[in-house]
Amino acid sequence: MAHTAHVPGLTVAATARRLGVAPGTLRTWDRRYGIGPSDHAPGRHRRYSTADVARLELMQRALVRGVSPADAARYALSVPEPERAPHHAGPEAGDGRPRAGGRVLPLPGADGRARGLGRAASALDSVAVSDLLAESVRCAGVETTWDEVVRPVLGAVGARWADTATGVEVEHLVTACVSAVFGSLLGGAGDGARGVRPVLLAAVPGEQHTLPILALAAALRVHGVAHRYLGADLPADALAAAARRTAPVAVVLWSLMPETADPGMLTTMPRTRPRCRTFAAGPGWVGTALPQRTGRLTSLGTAVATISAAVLL
Ligand code: B12
Repeated sequence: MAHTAHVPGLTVAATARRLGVAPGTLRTWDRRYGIGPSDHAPGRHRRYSTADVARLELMQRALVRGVSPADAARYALSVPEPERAPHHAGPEAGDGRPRAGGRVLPLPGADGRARGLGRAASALDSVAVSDLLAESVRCAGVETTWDEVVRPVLGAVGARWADTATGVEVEHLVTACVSAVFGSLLGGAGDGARGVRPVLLAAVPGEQHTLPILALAAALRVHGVAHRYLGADLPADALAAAARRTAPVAVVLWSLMPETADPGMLTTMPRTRPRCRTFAAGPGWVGTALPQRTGRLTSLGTAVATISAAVLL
C-alpha cells in the first residue's frame, strides 16, 4: 500500500475519536483481522495514514450494514486504494488532525446504524447518509428508521447547536437527505387515490420543522393509508381550501415549537359531512387546550395506529 512518509498520520486515540469507536476496538481489529496502520514497525507508535483511516471507514460502513466484522475487514482490505473515495477519509489539517467538520456526534447508546449515520453526517458525506437511510428503511421500515436511526442523530445535532451554535451545515444536510428518502416513498397511487377520503397532514403556520410529520406521511404510505402531505408552514385558509376540496377523513396538524401551536387552526376548519377527525400532533401542543374531539398524537407509532384505526371507522 502506498504510504506518505512525511505525513505522521493519526494516533490510535485520534483515529478512534474520528471513527467513534474505542481505541481498544481498533487494536482488536488490527490483531484479529489485520486491518491496522500500514507502516507499523515494532517499537514505534502506531500511526494511521489517511489511506488506513479510509480503509477503516469502509469496514465501518460494511459493519453498519450488518456484515460480520471478519467479512467487513476482508472487504475493506480487498478494495484497492484508489477506489476508496477520498471523501470517506474526510479532510485533514496539515498536521494530520481531522478538521472540526469531521467531528463525531456523541451518540451514546445508539445503535450501529445511528452511529454510522452520525459519522457520515459529520463528514458531510451525503451519499453515505442517503444510502444508510434508504437501506435502513428497506431493512427495518420507516418507523424503526425514524425512532432508532434518525431521531438520535437529529437530537445530537440539535444538542450540539444548542451548546455551541455550530453544526447547522450538518443539520441541513441530514434534513435534505431524510426529506429525500422519506419523500421518495410518497406520491404512489395510494396518496391520491380517487374516491378515497384522504388524511391531510400539515405543519401549522410558522412551523418549519417537518421531518416528524413527513415520517408519519411515509409510514402511512407504507400502511396503505391515502393521504396528502401539505408540508411546512401551512396558512389556515390553505388548510381550509384543501379540506373543502378533498373531504378528508382526518386532518393532522403538526407543531414542534410551542409558539406555533394555535388551536384556532383546528376550530376554523370547514364543517364536512361525514365529519372529519382532527388531530394535534407533536410536542408543540403540550400544555395547549385543544377543541373538543381533537385527538393528540404524541409519537410516530401511536400516530400510525390511531390514524389507521380512524380511517377504518
Ligand atoms: C432539523 C431541525 C431544524 C430544521 C428543520 C428542517 C425540517 N424540514 O424539519 C431547520 C434548519 C429548518 C430548523 C430551524 C429552526 N430551528 Co430547529 N431543529 C432541528 C432539529 C435538529 C430536529 C427537529 C426534528 O425533526 N425533531 C424531531 C425529533 C428528532 O426530536 P424528538 O425530540 O426525538 O421528537 C420527538 C417528539 O417530537 C415526539 N412526538 C411528539 N408528538 C409526536 C407526534 C408525531 C406524529 C410524531 C411523528 C412524533 C411526535 O416524538 C418525536 C420523535 O418521533 C431540532 C433538535 C431536536 N432535538 O428536535 C432543532 C430544534 C427543534 N430547532 C430549534 C430552533 C430554535 C430552530 C430555529 C428557531 C433556529 C433559528 N434560529 O432559525 C428555527 C425555527 C424554524 C421554524 N420557524 O420552524 C430548537 C427548538 C426550541 C423550541 N423552541 O422548542 C431545537 C429543539 C434545537 C435546540 N436544541 O434548541 N431546525
